[in-house]
Amino acid sequence: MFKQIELKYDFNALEPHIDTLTMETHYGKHHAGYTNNLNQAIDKSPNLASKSIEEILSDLDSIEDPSLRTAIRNNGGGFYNHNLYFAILSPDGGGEPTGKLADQINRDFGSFNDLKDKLTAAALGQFGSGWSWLSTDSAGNLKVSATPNQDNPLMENGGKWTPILGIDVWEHAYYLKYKNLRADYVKAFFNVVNWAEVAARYGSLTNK
Ligand code: MN3
Repeated sequence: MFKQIELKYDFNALEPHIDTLTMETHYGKHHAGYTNNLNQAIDKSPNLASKSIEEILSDLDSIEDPSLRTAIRNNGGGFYNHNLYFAILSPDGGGEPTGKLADQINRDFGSFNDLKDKLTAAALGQFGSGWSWLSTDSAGNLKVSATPNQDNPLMENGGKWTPILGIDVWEHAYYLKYKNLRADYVKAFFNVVNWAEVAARYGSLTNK
């Protein structure tokens, strides 16, 4: 049975960047809903129950029933994506990464500001609901991309790329506070990114 991560901060802790009601609704309704729906879908497919969510999302084509495959793509994606999103936020966030992640950002994008510009462009360029991602492969290369709906980079290339940071650009992530101003939300998001957590994920996936 898949479980939502426990938040290490209160719903109001990310104010004023991400508001309390959005956090309550996002974690308590949206993320909880994806998680419940994923578990119901897994109940119908016992051979998936022993697999990790990463293994499942990296190999969706192996699920033969099209409606079950769609249910697991949407809800398994929603479960995984939000576990990442909430884990890399912190009231003590912001600033810039350091160490090997910072070195690789400079190599792959030029500078941290160039990375931020790319992530922002991907977030603002995603038409409708979706995500902007920073992902790594096992060699430690980084890339920025965007996906629609609850898709994520694990679903492409058989899991070659694993996201280490995701910006949720579904309207439910920002509309209560920012209304139509997605750009203002994305700007504020960077004030609450826990780069130490992003770097720890990078390290564990790449041995860097
Ligand atoms: Mn969301």
